[in-house]
Amino acid sequence: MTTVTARIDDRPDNWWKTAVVYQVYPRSFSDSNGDGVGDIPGITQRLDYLHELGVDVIWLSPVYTSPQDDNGYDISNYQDIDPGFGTLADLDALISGLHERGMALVMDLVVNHTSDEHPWFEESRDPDSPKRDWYWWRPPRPGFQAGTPGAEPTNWESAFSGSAWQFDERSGEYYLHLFTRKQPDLNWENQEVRAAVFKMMRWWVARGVDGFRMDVINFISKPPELIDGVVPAGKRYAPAFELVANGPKMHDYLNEMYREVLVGQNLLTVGEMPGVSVDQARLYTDPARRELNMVFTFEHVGLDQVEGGTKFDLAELPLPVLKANLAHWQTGLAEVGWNSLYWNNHDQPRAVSRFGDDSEEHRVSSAKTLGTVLHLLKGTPYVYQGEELGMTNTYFTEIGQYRDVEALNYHADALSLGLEADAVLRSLSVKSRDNARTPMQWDDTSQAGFTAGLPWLTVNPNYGVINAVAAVADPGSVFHHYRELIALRHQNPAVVHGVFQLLLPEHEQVFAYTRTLEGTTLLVLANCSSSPVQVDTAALPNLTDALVLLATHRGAEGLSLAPWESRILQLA
Ligand code: TEU
Repeated sequence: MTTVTARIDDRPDNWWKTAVVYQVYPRSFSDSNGDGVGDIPGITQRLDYLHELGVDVIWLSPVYTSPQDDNGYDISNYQDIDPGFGTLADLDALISGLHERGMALVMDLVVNHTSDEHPWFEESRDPDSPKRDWYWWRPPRPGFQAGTPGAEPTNWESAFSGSAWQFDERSGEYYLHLFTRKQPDLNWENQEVRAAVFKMMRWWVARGVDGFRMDVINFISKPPELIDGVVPAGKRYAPAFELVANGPKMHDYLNEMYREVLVGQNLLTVGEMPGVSVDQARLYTDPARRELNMVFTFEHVGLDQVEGGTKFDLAELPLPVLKANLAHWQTGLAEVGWNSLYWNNHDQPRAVSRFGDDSEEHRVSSAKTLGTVLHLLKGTPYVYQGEELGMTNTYFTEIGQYRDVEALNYHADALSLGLEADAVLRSLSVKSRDNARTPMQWDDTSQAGFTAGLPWLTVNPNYGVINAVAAVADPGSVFHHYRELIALRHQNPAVVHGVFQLLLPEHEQVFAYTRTLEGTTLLVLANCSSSPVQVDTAALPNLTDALVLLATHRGAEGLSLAPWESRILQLA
């Protein structure tokens, strides 16, 4: 099986189906100049580590010029690098460093919105500007005094609390922002906006970039009428995501992007799509439709929250419910389209804390087993920085420890709605995005080797035990288990193309499934619980002469599985 080769035009079609992607959150990955914030030269210095892990692609969260209101997801210049991260020359060096190692770079494309400090928006604020229609400007609601409560054009809620509309004194109108007020939504109905975005994308492709991760790309087509939504009991505004996701012109816009930028370039494209269903994903990822290679679903990372609640309303997640959802996406995209596979990213809490068991006793086994059950599914796996070390949530206890605008706004909003302060802090400690954004833990020296200065966000105190130097030195580490999982994908066609079949769907502890390709059947057997389990062999394929390809526990005998023990077997 081939991995990515240095040059795009040397790569086979669909190279991204055998690839494993590693997400780098630049602020927290590696700081080369001691200012406490990660940077691009710091990433380049760590390429040998990533090459040893075996990943093929780096997805780099935004490094463009930005006021950093949402840690770079608010861009004020798409074609330059924020000085906090380095320069365009630094990025060129990173691209060369990756290509020399046969690896690829996927940039984060954030084009549902810009920063309010982007020149496009600054021009658009002038009602007479030719760029006025590049954003969503609307007059106050009829009958209301501009700038007063209720005068917002619709009752939509921003994902980061409050109204999704900001009043602009200068022009007496409101502009739409589905995220912070410093992230105004672009108007993709305007052909000039689309042309400007496609021109920028072509500029990056010419620079050697190998693909794009597209931020909330299924929000770019707004509904024809901007009308009120339903405000849930006890809330002030209507959640906007379901009102804007997967709008009427989505496929037109993606087809146009394909024609204008992607055709013939053999790039990796993945669309981040809150609210996307399997049926919609089949349309977005059907190669015949010339749109995207794959999408990020949010269904499995929404299962442990209260129905109709926010991500911070905690609910238990029985294993059969999680297995059923993952199986739903495996079978839904089995014939047409392609899955992306992930447990966490910079917006989600750490996998081993959320889906595993981050106790001292079970952290390593559960992190390995989570890797096994995800990486043996059909699709392209995404490893989030530190996941390969079994890095855990950091469980902040005071609001002053948080830096994420989402957490800070949620905290203020929740308290203003009368929620109990301790309960709010407990929810944040488990589900906040800052859990994933604490600095990468490189070694057991000061600040985990992340920076020689003061880190922008506190380093998780467990870095003395959980760090890359210790993991690479330990053959039994999560790191080496991930390295072997990635190698298995590169070597075994059944991992890439095998048909998925869920076994024991109702089992509360065991996640078991097969992957079959021509004469080869792989069986994944995983105890996804912190208690031992005896597996009923009657419900499994014949295991006689089965070959153990990879196991979390040595001397795996019989069919009892230790807590968080998993095995990958090749059946005879
Ligand atoms: O995320 C979109 C998104 O849906 C998540 O932000 C999620 O809804 C949010 O964390 C609330 O739970 C993308 C980026 O990944 C995220 O970092 C940005 O904050 C957001 O878009 C705006 O660009």
